[in-house]
Amino acid sequence: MIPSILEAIERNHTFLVTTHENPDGDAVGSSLGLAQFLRNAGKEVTVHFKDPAPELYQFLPRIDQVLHIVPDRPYDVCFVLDVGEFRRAGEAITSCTTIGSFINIDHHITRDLFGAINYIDTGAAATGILIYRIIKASGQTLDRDTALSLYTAILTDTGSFRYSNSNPEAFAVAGQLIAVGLDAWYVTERLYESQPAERLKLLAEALGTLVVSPRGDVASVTVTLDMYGRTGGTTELTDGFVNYPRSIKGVEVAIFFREMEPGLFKVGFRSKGKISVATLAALFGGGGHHNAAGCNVAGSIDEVRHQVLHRVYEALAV
Ligand SMILES: [Mn+2]
Repeated sequence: MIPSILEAIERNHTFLVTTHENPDGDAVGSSLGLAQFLRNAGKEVTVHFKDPAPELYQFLPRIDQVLHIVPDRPYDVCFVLDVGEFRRAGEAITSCTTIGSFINIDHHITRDLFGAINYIDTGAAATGILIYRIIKASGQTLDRDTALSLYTAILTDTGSFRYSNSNPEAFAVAGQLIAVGLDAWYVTERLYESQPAERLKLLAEALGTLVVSPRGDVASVTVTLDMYGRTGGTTELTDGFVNYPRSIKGVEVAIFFREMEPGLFKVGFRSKGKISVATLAALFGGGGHHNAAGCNVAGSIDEVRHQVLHRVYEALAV
């Protein structure tokens, strides 16, 4: 697959690079890393994110040049990274008629092979790893900006090398990226030691809602709309809250209920491995990985909790 991607890069001149809605560290880092590689190869590149990247990633090089609308002009090739399903790239991309062809690069379990080329490897810890493989195969030397973006992609998608996807390749590639001259502490400080105080105030409220099941294997926290007003926090700051219920000893499934609008909740699941939360989320029209997934559920908080917990207990009982 990599040779055909390199050939497509060689043969074409104008590129659009895009990723999924609400981009995470892997989405942002792999997009910026690939764009930098294309630019270094003398190509014309536009990076597009449907939604703005979280404040957290604003230190990444050239993130200020990312567009949130798809320019009305032709592109030879559009790279779509880390999406899982094409529709997560947003309608402006999926319905765009001025794009020559799509190249799909992903590490999610997916059957949506929408690209002219589909480079899917579920064994890769991050999409950033797949971009690294492409750059490596091209023979181009990695520059510091590319390394910084790819390192951020890998660090965030592996939970700082704590998740089970932290395979030998993830460590090896990270080592190669650090060897380019990155300062690991600089990245750590930007990602993990720069929290706004509002996030901790919001977290305090969320932890106040902690519920653990009688058997101790399911734990959840909730953020409701009124909490934002009280703390000055925003939705974006709730990123990672689900890790707190998950960190409890004996918990197999952690759930984060986040009210998006009155009567509509985003439900985030984390599993420690025993059951697939992707399957659980799919019951509500959502999706994801074995260990991390999500869906939207309508109803009051009590209704939503009841419906979701019922399914989780059912899954754990098997
Ligand atoms: Mn990813």
